[in-house]
Amino acid sequence: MGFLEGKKALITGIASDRSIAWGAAQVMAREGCELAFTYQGDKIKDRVIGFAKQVGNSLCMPMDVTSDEQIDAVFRTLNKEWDDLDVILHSIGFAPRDQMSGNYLETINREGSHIAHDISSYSFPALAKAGRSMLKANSSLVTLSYLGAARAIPNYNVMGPAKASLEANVRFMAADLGKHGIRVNGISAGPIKTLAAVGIGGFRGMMSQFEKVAPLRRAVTTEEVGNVVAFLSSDLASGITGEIVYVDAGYNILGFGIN
Ligand code: 0WD
Repeated sequence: MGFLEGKKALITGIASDRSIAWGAAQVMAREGCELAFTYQGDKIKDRVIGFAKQVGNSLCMPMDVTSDEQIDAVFRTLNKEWDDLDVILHSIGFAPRDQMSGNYLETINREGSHIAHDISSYSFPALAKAGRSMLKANSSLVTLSYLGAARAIPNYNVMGPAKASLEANVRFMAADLGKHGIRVNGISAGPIKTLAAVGIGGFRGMMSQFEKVAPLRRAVTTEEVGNVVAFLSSDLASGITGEIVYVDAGYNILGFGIN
């Protein structure tokens, strides 16, 4: 019997078969979790429905997190199917392409900053607010972050402050929801070649440097990140809340990388 048997999860942020959320969905399905998916827009609707079929024909709903109406509609639809909800996986991040390469101060602007924070950070508590009435004791909320929240990383630019804000949201949400037995955690993943990642300037070079110096001397896979999403979503992690767990082959412990 899988360690997520009997649990029901809402999975956001699948854009392709390389998406971290798809890695997580496959592990969670393997461990017995029932899944529902959201997709950002009509362009990826059919693709996500195809993925859903592979893991048991799960419910698929449109949701662009810039729209409160679409967020509310997801939970209205979900509530018709399920009485309650055990897991929300938030695997969504975005900044306009022009924000993701070049010098920090030359690149950052008000509009880019607003969009990055809205989509990459505020959307996490927004999902928790809208889904709150379906969450119960032992429910778990999980989001995806990156080292740029804690360290200055070339080209990551405004996504750094946005991820720092997301990680602060993890702590504030955990402090708020803990009294109801609801846990909130984040995973800081090492670089993985996904659609979101290739939009970051110099990603290829960063990746090869990472593989040379990370303590494990390799990148991580979406399955490895998915395993930790599944663990944090499960009762095995019942004592963990408000944490950022690094799944990065150890990279974040380094003060100075030498190969
Ligand atoms: O190296 C990496 N790939 C890392 C990613 C390292 C550490 C963290 N992460 C984070 C990302 O910042 C993001 O929060 O993991 C999360 C998932 O990203 P991913 O799996 O790497 O990337 P991808 O497969 O592109 O999925 C992210 C998706 C979007 O993809 P695109 O490429 O189409 O922008 O987030 C979704 C969208 O499907 N998304 C939205 N969903 C709803 N409403 C929105 C939106 N407004 N904007 C983006």
